[in-house]
Amino acid sequence: MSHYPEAQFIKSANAPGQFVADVGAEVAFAGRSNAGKSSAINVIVNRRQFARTSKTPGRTQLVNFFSLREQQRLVDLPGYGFARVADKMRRHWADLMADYFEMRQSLRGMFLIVDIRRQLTEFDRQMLGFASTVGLPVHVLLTKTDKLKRGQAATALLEVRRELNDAATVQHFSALSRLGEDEARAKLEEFLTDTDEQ
Ligand SMILES: Nc1nc2c(ncn2[C@@H]2O[C@H](COP(=O)(O)OP(=O)(O)O)[C@@H](O)[C@H]2O)c(=O)[nH]1
Ligand SMILES: [Mg+2]
Repeated sequence: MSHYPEAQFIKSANAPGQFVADVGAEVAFAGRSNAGKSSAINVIVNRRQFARTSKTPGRTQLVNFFSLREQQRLVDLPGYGFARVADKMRRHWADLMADYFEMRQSLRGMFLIVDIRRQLTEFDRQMLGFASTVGLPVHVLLTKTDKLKRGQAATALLEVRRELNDAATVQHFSALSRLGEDEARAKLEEFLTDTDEQ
């Protein structure tokens, strides 16, 4: 059963004018392309193919708004993964992200999806920068934990935690084994229902 039975896709936006009305509460999901963001969203919402896994042509560079419940949204932010992404596209992405983080009054937190085997990348540091600029809490899912041995996974978590210090909370996650799904959902709920700010 879905934990969000009313969850549905609302719309995609390529410019601030296309963002959905800035009311209620929303949590943004970010991740370098191929990190496992769509898979993580599907597990947390508990619906197969909710945020399509892998490339959905056209949608990957857009801000995708989903409704979880009345006045509560999940926002799937665009990612990129390769150094050869054209400068023009990267600038458009950075402008769109800066606009999004600066203007969204309803934004309550960010989930940053990181492949545990890669640790934090330049992309992740940029996202952490956007969040820190506006004082947004961040929760990191170290996903694909199933790909590492237990000891390696524990070490990777400690390293990321040390690097982030107080900038974010961190947990192990696996879309394959569903490791960490309850912890992730609890953090999502905490962000969505947080009222003591803005
Ligand atoms: N083993 C393993 N593979 C995963 C996991 N999460 C995602 N993947 C795989 O990684 C690839 C990219 O996942 P996707 O969710 O599309 O990444 P996105 O580009 O960040 O949305 C796909 O082949 C997924 O099946 C995980 O937790 N464990
Ligand atoms: Mg995806």
